[in-house]
Amino acid sequence: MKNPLVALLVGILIGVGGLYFFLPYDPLSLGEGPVAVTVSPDGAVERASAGDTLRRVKQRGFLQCGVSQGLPGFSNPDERGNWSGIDVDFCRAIAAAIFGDGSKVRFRPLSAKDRFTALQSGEIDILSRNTTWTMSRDTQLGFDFVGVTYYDGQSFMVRKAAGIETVRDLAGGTICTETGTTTELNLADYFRSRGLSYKVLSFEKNDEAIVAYDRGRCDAYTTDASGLYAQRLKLTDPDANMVLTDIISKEPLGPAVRQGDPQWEDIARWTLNALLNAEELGVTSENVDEMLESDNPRIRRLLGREGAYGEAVGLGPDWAVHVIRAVGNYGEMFERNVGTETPLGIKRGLNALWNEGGVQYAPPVR
Ligand SMILES: N[C@@H](CCC(=O)N[C@@H](CS)C(=O)NCC(=O)O)C(=O)O
Repeated sequence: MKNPLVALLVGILIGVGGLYFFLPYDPLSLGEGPVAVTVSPDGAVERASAGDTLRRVKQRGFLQCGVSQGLPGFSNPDERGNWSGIDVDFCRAIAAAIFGDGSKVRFRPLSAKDRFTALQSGEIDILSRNTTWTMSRDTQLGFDFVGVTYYDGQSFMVRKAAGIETVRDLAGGTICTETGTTTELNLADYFRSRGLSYKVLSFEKNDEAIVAYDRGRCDAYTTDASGLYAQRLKLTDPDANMVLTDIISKEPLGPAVRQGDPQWEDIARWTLNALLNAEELGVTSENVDEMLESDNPRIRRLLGREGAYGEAVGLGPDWAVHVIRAVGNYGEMFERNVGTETPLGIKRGLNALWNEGGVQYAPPVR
């Protein structure tokens, strides 16, 4: 190599090649990683490889939604196999956003223990099953949580006749719960940090846990407060039992999707935001068709009369109209399934909108 410039170039090539060989990843491959996004001057976004969940769901013709095995108000089948509840409605809302038809969804009942593998393996497209958003679930299991459908906290159900008023009164007692939940660690944290003793009876099936409590095998049954109101309905004498007012944890319950498909994540996140924004703007299942003529710009954007918000995530312009027609707004969904007029009788509390004393707050469609 007589020419020093050629020698230098060859040296650089060998160096870069060697470096490339030893890198722990392939920098030239996009794989499941970053998504190429093109934004045109009018603001419409085109994704070159946004993952294929939406495409697969459309091809299949229905959404696969992972729910609980039966929790009234959240996801519960009737004797004819028709599912209802907030978590069920959330999946119907996504089906409506995609297909314009909230019935294009199949529900897969999952135990607390099995729910995460079902999402990881692709058996379901979304997990909508009173699942607490925690850091480890979000960062170590390969999921993304898309928001909070229900702000909850863990509490305890006891027999009224037992004279138990606070969690501390349960010291030395036996407590029934379910495996594979956040419940067990909260329980351990609470009792151990206070030097209180307790015994725990954990079951894989929620019905086994509630039957054990009903038969007096434990002094208390513990889970999310919402779950306690739901499970109480299954007891031989619901009125002989009460839920303590003590709340020992934060349980933000929300839907989760697999990490790596930002378009799908956006569809799920913005379906929830649309439900909340609809309530804030007074758009309901009953007035949504009149609201199409509204001149309020926020309503016009939500309902696809201005802008191209649905198109940006691979949906039609009237995606939110279909969502609201199918399940109503968030408030309607809440009241119909778990509200004060239902057997669960839950007040909005933390789940009221931010401007009505709660913490439900959705970013705007704009
Ligand atoms: N939010 C908690 C608890 C969720 C949970 O699985 N709770 C039980 C007790 S209420 C349940 O939903 N059981 C219904 C079922 O297993 O189908 C978590 O994500 O770990």
